[in-house]
Amino acid sequence: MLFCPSMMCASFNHLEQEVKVLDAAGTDIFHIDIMDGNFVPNFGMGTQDVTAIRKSTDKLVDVHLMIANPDEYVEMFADLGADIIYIHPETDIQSARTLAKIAENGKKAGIAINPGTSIHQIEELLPLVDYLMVMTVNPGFAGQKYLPYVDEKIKKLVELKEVFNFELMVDGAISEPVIQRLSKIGVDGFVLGTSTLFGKEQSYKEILDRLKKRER
Ligand code: S6P
Ligand code: MG
Repeated sequence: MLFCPSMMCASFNHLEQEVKVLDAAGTDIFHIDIMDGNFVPNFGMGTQDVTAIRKSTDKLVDVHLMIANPDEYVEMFADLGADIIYIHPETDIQSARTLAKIAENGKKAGIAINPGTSIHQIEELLPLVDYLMVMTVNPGFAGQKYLPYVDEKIKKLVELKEVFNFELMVDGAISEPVIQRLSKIGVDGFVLGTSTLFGKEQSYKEILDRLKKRER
């Protein structure tokens, strides 16, 4: 299982220290939410944050681009050192070309899909992706409620991942019971925000150790 702290939920007063503690605690992939106030009604992290996080860890770093026209920014985020670049196909009518561009830049290509986006809308992209991230909240904010109607889509994608060979990830209100339930059916990776990891009494290490122990 892949555990991916959502860095917009970390403390910005000491970002470097947060990264180091999360790294030592067993983070698999640092998840960076980039928002443009256009595709989603919020502003998220930016290029400086990617640079700061990249400098502080050797673990994988992803950027979740919740921005219009993501194709225009692939090189920028590749140069900043992101290992995985997620685009939203809902905002990119040339998604196949953009995914190819991510691969040409030597990075892993991902799509993130909104709760209201169906498998049929993205099916042809499946051979082109290394990671598929299912949004289990409408993107834009941390601290929302899990949308249970997305479960059906997740179940179908578990079957498709064996055919197309991608990592199946989930993002949005991922609590410990949700991790237990979805890991059993075959989901590979979990974005951890306020529901599981941040603002808790236990340390990041205690929480990640517990989640990883359940894995076995
Ligand atoms: C939301 C964003 C997510 C959140 C994450 C927060 O649009 O893409 O990555 O940061 O879901 O987790 P939680 O547990 O607070 O919902
Ligand atoms: Mg995200």
